[in-house]
Amino acid sequence: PSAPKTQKDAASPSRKGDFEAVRKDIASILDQPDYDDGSIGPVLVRLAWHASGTYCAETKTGGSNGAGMRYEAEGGDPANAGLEHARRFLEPIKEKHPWITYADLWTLAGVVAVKEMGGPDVKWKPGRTDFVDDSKCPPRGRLPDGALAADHLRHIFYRMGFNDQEIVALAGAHSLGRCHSDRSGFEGPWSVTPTKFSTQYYKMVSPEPPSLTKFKWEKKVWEGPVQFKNEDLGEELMMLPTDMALIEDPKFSPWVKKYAEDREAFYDDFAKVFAKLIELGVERNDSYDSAPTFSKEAGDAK
Ligand code: ZEM
Repeated sequence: PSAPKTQKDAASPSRKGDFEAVRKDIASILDQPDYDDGSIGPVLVRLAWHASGTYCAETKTGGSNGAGMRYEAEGGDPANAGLEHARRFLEPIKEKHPWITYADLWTLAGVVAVKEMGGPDVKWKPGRTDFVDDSKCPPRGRLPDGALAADHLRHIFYRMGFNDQEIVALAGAHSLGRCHSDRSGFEGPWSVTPTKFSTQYYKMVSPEPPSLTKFKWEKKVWEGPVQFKNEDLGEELMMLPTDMALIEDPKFSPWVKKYAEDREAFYDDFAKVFAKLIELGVERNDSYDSAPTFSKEAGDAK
C-alpha cells in the first residue's frame, strides 16, 4: 500500500538538474502586487545583466560566472544598489532547489522574466559555478554610468566584446522597469508599460516616425542628476543621458530607428545578444552542482 506523503516528502528538494521546475517557480513569483509596478521581472533582468556585465574579454575576468554579488566587494558596488531586492526574492527558489548555483539561478531568472513579460525565448545553458570567496570578484567600475555619453558606452561594451548594433539591442531592455532615486539617483520609467517587453523604448527615444513623442525631450528641472523628461503619453517618462546618446550618435541611431520600426528584428537580436551577455565569463561544470568547484587548497582550478 502506498504510504501517505509525509511532510518531509513535500519539502524535499527538487531533483538535481530539473531546470524546468526552477523555471516554473521563478515564473510563479514574478507578480508581486506590492513591488514597484507589480512585477519583479524588470529587476531580475537587471540582476542577470549586472551579474554578466562586468566581463572583460582581454583579461577574461568578470562575467556571469561566480555570483560575486553575494559578496560586499561586488554586491556593495554602488552600481548594484537595489539588486539585493532581486536576490532576496530568489532566495526561496534557491532553498527549494539547493543544487542550482546562484550564478545559474540569477541568469535563468533574467531569461524567464524576459519571456514571461512577453519577450523572446533566450537560449540559456546551465553549468555556471559559484565563487567560494570574494578573491575573484571583478573590480568595481565596470558597469556603465547613465550620466555619461556614447564614448563611455563604447568603452564599456567593447570591453565585453559587443559592437554598436549589440549595444543598441541590449539597451532596448529599458522598455522595462524604472529608475529609483534611492538606488541610482535617477527617477522614473522609460515606458508606459514597464512590465511588458516591447519596442516602446525605441519609439520613445526616436525623434522620427514611428516615434511616440510629439515634443522634444527636455532636461528635467530637479535636484537630482541630469535626466530627460517627456509627458506626451500622459505620464512623465524618462531617458538617461546614455539613452539620449543612442539617438544622437550617427552609428547608434540607425539601429534605434530600425528597432522602433521592426519588432521582429528587435526580438531576434535581443534574444541573441542577451544570450551572449549571460554566457560571458562562464566556466562550465556539467555536473550542475552548487558544490564549489574552486578551492584555494586545490590551487584554483582554471
Ligand atoms: Zn539599465 N539601468 N543600463 N540596462 N536597466 C537601470 C535600470 C534597468 C544603464 C543604467 O544606468 C540604468 C542595460 C544597460 C544600461 C535594465 C536593463 C538593462 C537604471 C536604474 C539605470 C541608472 C536603476 C535603479 O535606479 O533602480 C546604462 C547606463 C546602461 C548602458 C547602456 C542593459 C544592457 C540591460 C539589460 C539587457 C532594467 C531591466 C532596468 C530596470 C530595473 C528595475 O528595477 O526596474
